[in-house]
Amino acid sequence: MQRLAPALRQDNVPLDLISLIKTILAATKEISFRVGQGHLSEVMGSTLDENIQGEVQKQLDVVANQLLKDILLESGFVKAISSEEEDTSVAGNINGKYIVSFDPLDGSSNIEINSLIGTIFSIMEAPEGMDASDPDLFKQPGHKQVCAGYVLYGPSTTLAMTTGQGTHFYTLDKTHGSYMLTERNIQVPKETSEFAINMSNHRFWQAPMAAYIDDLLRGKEGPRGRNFNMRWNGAMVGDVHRILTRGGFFSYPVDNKDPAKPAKLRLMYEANPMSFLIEQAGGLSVTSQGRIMDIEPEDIHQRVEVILGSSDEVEQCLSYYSGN
Ligand code: AHM
Ligand code: MG
Repeated sequence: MQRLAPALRQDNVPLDLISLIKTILAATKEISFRVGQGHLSEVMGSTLDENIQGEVQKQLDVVANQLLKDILLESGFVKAISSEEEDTSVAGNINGKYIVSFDPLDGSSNIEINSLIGTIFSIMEAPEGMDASDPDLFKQPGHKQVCAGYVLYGPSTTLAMTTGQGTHFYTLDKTHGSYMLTERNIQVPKETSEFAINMSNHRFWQAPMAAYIDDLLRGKEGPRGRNFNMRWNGAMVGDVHRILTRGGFFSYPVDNKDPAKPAKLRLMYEANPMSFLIEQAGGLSVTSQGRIMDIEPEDIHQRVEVILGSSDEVEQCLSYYSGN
């Protein structure tokens, strides 16, 4: 089994990008430790107390954000960061080559029930000639990402990552504190009979999504001629990990539940990095209007419709929108 850094060097990933990735992963090892401690980390403190001075009582998502933010801004590699937990982007080193967006703890409603949560990150090169405090640094389409990944804090701590040369899985060896390459070139099967969507929003969906899901539910007797199973983790990291592992269909479609918030998932922190991982594994990741990674962002906290997974099923779903 290969360690992460030699595996990346073998793929000719630039050394400064490898250093940045290792910096992000150092924070995820601390987050993984704290997640594993559960309530102990609040009640009893831990050996990591001095790293987050006095913040042991804070919510895990706030702690995760602080860990990532501090380590990235101190590293010198990044010109700016943007986080789901920050109001706006935060300036780093004016000469930093990269910008990093992250969701420090995705699936935060799962924290208190001891279920799947994860950290999602996305790296792009910083455009030249712009101020480090300018949030417009981040207004680049997802296809400009040079690296994307997530760390899933499950029964084992698993990293899924791409630098544009396939999507690979790494597992955190907690005895040595190293991420080890455990599966290269993940492939999402084209076909699937499993879907993931929050069914409780059915009545708020647009007609094409409702019609597509209704046909899946009709199973063998319906137009699809086979039965479909459903899974919903309430954490995109968990659902995308299942899809990378055995295929599947995932959507958080637009809905009219709250007119001020027609879509739920964030382009920068969730949709773009997951799209890069899924596409690099042979899957599709789109809105009903087109490829997610081609969206020109208007705002760093922009929300977007997401339809991703096994390519045949994503295409099936889109055919309900185009009427073909
Ligand atoms: P979060 O970043 O605040 O945790 O919200 C994003 C999460 C996704 O991980 C998940 O797919 C979705 O929200 C779950 O939504 P719902 O609460 O509708 O099940
Ligand atoms: Mg999230």
